[in-house]
Amino acid sequence: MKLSIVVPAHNEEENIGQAISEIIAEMTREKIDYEIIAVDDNSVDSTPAVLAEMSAKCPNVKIVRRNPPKGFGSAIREGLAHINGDAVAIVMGDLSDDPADVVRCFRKIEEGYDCVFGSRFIKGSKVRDYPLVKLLINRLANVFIKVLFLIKANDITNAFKLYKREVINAVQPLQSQYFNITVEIPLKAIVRGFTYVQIPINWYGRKSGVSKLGIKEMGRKYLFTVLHVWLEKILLTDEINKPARKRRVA
Ligand SMILES: Nc1nc2c(ncn2[C@@H]2O[C@H](COP(=O)(O)OP(=O)(O)O)[C@@H](O)[C@H]2O)c(=O)[nH]1
Ligand SMILES: [Mg+2]
Repeated sequence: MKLSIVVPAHNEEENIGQAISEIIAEMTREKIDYEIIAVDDNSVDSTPAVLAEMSAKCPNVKIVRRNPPKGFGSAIREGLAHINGDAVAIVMGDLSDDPADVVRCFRKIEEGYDCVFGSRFIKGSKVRDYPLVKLLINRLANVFIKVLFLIKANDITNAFKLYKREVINAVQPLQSQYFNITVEIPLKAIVRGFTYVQIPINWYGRKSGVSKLGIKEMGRKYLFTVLHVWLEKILLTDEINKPARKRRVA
């Protein structure tokens, strides 16, 4: 089974080289057939040069360079359009995700799960330097999502997740241009009936560079996406129940 790893990067020169090297080392050590798709959104620092050097050294590293307008969601969608693997992992380029977690999650995909959701908030996970305000908003948002969708997964808003390729095909067309893609993909996968498991992962606050997530501007987009998929769930449930009700009447 081949694993594609999509890594979005925008002005990430201090982190992207190390992030990709660590993934390569982990995949090599674990003898996993892999490719890395680095999606650079027109970075104006040395990110493109670092990526070009990595790709020249390691043919498993492929680069997708996007033109404006930039956007985390658009970058992920473009990365997904280029995958050749049987499964895909979405991994950040700022060293916040742990490459060992990619392996742990991939083993769950190999076991047969359609999706693997990493959670930073269950027994066994380790979180370092999570900004307090972001943490509070995260916990509230995830409780809201859990209740709305009646699910146990408690870190849906985290981008770090793995999916079988068929899940990615089934959740199309994806709409999100920004960080709201982090909720669109897993919630659509759940609504469309794919299996998932949640396992503990580690997360480390960035040491260099700046965060591109503006919670204030994103809040409304997250809410819109969550409600949009929820509506789909309600309509789908209705569709599924309709024939059964009719059958009972007949
Ligand atoms: N290609 C691309 N990557 C992005 C964009 N915004 C953020 N990223 C990358 O996505 C990852 C997570 O972004 P980050 O700013 O750290 O978000 P945060 O961890 O939620 O604060 C990093 O690797 C960023 O370089 C974008 O518009 N385009
Ligand atoms: Mg980050």
